[in-house]
Amino acid sequence: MAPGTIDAMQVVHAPIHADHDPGHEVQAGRIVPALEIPARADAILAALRAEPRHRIVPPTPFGDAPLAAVHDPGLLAWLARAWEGWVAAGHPGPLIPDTFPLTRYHARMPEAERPDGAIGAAGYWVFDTMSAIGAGTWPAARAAADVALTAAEAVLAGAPAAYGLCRPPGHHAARAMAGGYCYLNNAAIVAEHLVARGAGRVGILDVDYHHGNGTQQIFWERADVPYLSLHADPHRAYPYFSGFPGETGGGTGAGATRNIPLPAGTDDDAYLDALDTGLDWLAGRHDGIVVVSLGIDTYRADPIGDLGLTTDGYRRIGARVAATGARLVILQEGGYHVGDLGRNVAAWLDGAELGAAG
Ligand code: Q9C
Ligand code: ZN
Repeated sequence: MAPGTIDAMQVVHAPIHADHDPGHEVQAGRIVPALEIPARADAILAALRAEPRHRIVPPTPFGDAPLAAVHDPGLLAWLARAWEGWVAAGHPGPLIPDTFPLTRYHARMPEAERPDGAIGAAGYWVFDTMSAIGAGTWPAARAAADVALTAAEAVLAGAPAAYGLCRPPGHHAARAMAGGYCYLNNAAIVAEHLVARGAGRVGILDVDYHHGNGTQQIFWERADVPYLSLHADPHRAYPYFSGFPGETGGGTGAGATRNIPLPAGTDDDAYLDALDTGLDWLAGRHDGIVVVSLGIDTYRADPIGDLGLTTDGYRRIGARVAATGARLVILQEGGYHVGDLGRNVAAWLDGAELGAAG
């Protein structure tokens, strides 16, 4: 085996993801079938199973401490009981809020009591209408965090890379709010865990189509967890309110956030150019481990994206990231073209193997 070759990449997967299946979401005033569905993870698993060098393992339970290190205790307590409260209040469908406390709601007034009714509490803790909660959402979200942490432990133990098949995804979940199909921020939980385990400065590379507003917020003031994101320009793309180049971190984290917005139609070559710019920035800001928020909604045929990446592009991107020499904790985020999702993730991981070898 060549030095640096990724041999038998560990793939962490928890079948309980399938219990998170609220069925539909509300997008721009319409009720539409949910896009973030169990078939996504099934497709990825099938594609990775077809390559015998991937070793598929279940997650280890890490308990509440790594979640509490990143998230507000109020959010965690609400998530654990939200479905129960929704059903008890007599709502027949999935939990989807309709009323939200914008920052201006209480301007010049004291903030009101925290809502305790089912709908009010939902709007308090979830920031959009697309991140429905059903009976199995909390167990699946917890398992996804354990999946991510288990992949991180493999890298701490010396693996050059490991992949966590997280579902639901995580990068839109902030310290005190869920949203964007995300309930717990898997990448943030992992980065904080790695810092606590003595990994030094841990980089985060977010290549999902959407800006990772939650991850950015959680590490905004942290120089030891630099955050780099390439994403569709928020002038046209969700989450609309963050991901602009002027957002560069604050306080002790000033300069440790970097956003690279991309135009519609960005193809493989243009994407790789932007990635090189970003990776040059990230180099030297971490001590050897990078957490990758791997979204595949940058795919040219993605139903909610408008970038132009191809399967071969993912191979090249994986190779480029691995060629930096960083050890990689690769965590699944978005990607909604279920038919090609498995081969695109497999191509990224194949590329990472090649990049580490060469
Ligand atoms: N008209 C992740 O990829 N809906 N979350 C966008 C498009 C929400 C995406 C609406 C997208 C959330 C992890
Ligand atoms: Zn996304």
